[in-house]
Amino acid sequence: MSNRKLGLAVAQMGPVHLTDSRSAVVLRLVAMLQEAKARGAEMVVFPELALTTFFPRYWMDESEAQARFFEAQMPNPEVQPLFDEARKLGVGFYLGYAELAEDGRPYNTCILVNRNGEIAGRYRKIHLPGHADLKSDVPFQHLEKKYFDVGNLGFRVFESEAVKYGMCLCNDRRWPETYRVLALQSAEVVMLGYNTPSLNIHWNEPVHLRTSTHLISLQANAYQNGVWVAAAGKCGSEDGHHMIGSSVIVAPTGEIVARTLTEEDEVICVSADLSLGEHFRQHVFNFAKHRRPEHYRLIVDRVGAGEPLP
Ligand code: ING
Repeated sequence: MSNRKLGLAVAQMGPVHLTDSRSAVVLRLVAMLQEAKARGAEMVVFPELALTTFFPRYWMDESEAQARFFEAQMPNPEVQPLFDEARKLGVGFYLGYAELAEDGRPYNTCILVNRNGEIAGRYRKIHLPGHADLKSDVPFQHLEKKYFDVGNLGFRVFESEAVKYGMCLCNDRRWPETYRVLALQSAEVVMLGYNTPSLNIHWNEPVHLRTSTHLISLQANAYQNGVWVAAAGKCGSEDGHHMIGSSVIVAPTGEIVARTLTEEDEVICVSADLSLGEHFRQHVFNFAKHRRPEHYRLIVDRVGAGEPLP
């Protein structure tokens, strides 16, 4: 096994409030990119919807949401300083944002930008949680099904500097299918951003479970697919609405090798040994040798749970 090392960083963000401008947010991202570079990073993961507050918590017309919180071009003048700094430092990054596509369709999107400041990959969120109707008697909404279309690009793997990256977003991390489809395309690192409310508006869930289910999802899938997982949260209290932190970098062993301690802007960085994943993919999770898709048909053929097979 060659010992391939990747300087991998996660840049967690503290709150972005309704009154925070894109330019002020980008200054924060640039500062974290510089810190990550100084600590050896070659790839930096920023959160989901990193440029704005988590606006799906608010009810408004789609047209208002798109005018206030979506990007019709990427890069654009407000975000350009981040692309310029990445190119200057020779660092790649993952960035989550609300995308107005050329055809006008709205997506919850992330991009992979390479060390030359070029967009080398794009993913549009497939597992959209929440609802599209206005819920009453809840402290906030979760309107991702109202403001975003289901992603139309599938789960793809993008190569940058000889490393194979998979990308997903937030709720995608809770679904094993996400990682398996990426690992079947030989992903070595799965990057994702998230905005996870601490409070469950659907039932009275103990708040500690928000963090434990977040971590279980990342650790189990890192191990079961032999991939590194880098997860960047936007967290803390955005205009009084709290979201969990616990941004982490997880090894293919399933172990958390770096974790944030605060609910503010915070960089964590590791020298990821990519050959570690190769060991697991050669042996325990050697897909070609051990998987039996002929017995997995239900996973593709059925959407919801149904009757036992005859
Ligand atoms: N947020 C949450 C997430 O998947 C959620 C929504 C939390 C769904 C907990 C189910 C359970 O982390 C986003 N933005 O997907």
